[in-house]
Amino acid sequence: IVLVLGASGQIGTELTQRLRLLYGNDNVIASDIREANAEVMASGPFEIIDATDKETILATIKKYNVNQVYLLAAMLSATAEKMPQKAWDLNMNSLLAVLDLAKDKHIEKVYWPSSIAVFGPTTPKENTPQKTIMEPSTVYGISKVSGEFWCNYYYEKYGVDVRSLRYPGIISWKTKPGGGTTDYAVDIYFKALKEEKYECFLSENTRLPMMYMSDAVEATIKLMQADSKDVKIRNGYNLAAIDFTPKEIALEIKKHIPEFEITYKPDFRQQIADSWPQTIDDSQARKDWNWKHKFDLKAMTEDIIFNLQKIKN
Ligand code: VAH
Repeated sequence: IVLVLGASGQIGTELTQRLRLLYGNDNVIASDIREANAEVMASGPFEIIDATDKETILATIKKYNVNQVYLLAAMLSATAEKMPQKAWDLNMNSLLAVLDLAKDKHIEKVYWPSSIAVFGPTTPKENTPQKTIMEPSTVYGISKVSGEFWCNYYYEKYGVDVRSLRYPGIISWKTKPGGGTTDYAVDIYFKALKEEKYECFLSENTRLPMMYMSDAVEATIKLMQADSKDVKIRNGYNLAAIDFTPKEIALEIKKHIPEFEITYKPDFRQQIADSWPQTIDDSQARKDWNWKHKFDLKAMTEDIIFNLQKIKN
């Protein structure tokens, strides 16, 4: 039985639906501090849970006989810069609560997402290696790099089977952007269809590592289903698919919406984006558990525009 903490968020929403397809609706308990979208609320059990509240998580584990927890609750990079202490408390106390429950044998397997945000301005920006300098300059990145070391510590010291992926920017169309710096690439599709224009908060040549949601969900499940002995990295696996700039994604959208116009008005998020790598080397994940991505920018854009147009009509 799986418990998803943060099931109302961008990744949690789609991961919950994919897990319910895999394990059966009633075997995946969705939870968050606020209700999820209609699809998640209608397709299986839902509990209101604050992911930092260890007692409530334990009570839910016992109520449903949960043995795996996916912890997707977090405050993302841009929002975290506005409320550093709250971001640290949420991102760290939720992880430590779940790791402690796993240490006390209440949970058999834990998934916790890391991020390319663990890398900072001193990290090599091209083909960033699995093991390299990690001096994050954002609150979100500080919480993710700390979380990675905690995951590795609980694995080494207590044998907790916790697994983690350093997600790049994740692009999806089912939920609205949630305070991430890479979320310009989510918002741009909604705005292109609604207004045929988009004012981008990053400059036109800002290259960032990105991935379509369905690739990110598949990678997560593939890692969690891998044999424990094949999971050689216990802080966080580099994970990569595509990379693009606002200019490149705008050109791809124009192939479908020729009148689409993009303008640029960089704000505080430009500094966050400039501290991150441009491309990631994820050869270790491809070697250890046979990861490979499916969607390139062209295929992702086709899929998103097709689905958003379907909803609109
Ligand atoms: C953010 N989408 O923008 C997240 C992600 C790499 C970026 O961690 O904060």
